[in-house]
Amino acid sequence: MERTFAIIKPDAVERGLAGKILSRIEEAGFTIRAMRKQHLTKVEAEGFYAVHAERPFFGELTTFMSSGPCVLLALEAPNAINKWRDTMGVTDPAKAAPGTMRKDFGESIGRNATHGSDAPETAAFALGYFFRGMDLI
Ligand code: 3AN
Repeated sequence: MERTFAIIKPDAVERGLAGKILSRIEEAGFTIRAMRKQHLTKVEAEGFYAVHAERPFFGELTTFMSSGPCVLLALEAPNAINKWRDTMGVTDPAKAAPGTMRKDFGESIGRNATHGSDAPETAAFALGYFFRGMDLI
């Protein structure tokens, strides 16, 4: 078993897609170990995305991620990190494969509906950043 960290981003929550995305997460075979709806502050978003601090879109990304509530998730499944990346599809919804979350629900490379950790190190960092051990049930 492996755990990964996921976000239903503000664009998807705003459009009332959280329930649909959660149901697809469960249908895909993930167990939701923790879940919280939260409106991140700009500083909290900057802390989470610190690894992207030098990227040109850092300001845009952190402003968007703090623009409205999102849903924070700890997901568990065999091979959860890669499995969730495959379920989401690639970053740009226009290039994502049919049937993926980003293809079906994303609007643009920034407003792309979901986030998922890309490696064991980033998953461990994100799970620890957003959840306490006793939240993971
Ligand atoms: P992924 O989330 O697929 O791992 P990354 O790591 O390339 O993608 O990008 C981190 C986040 O930054 C993504 N969630 C994406 O929405 C956003 N992002 C990537 N490229 C751009 C861009 N050119 N303009 C705005 N936001 C971007």
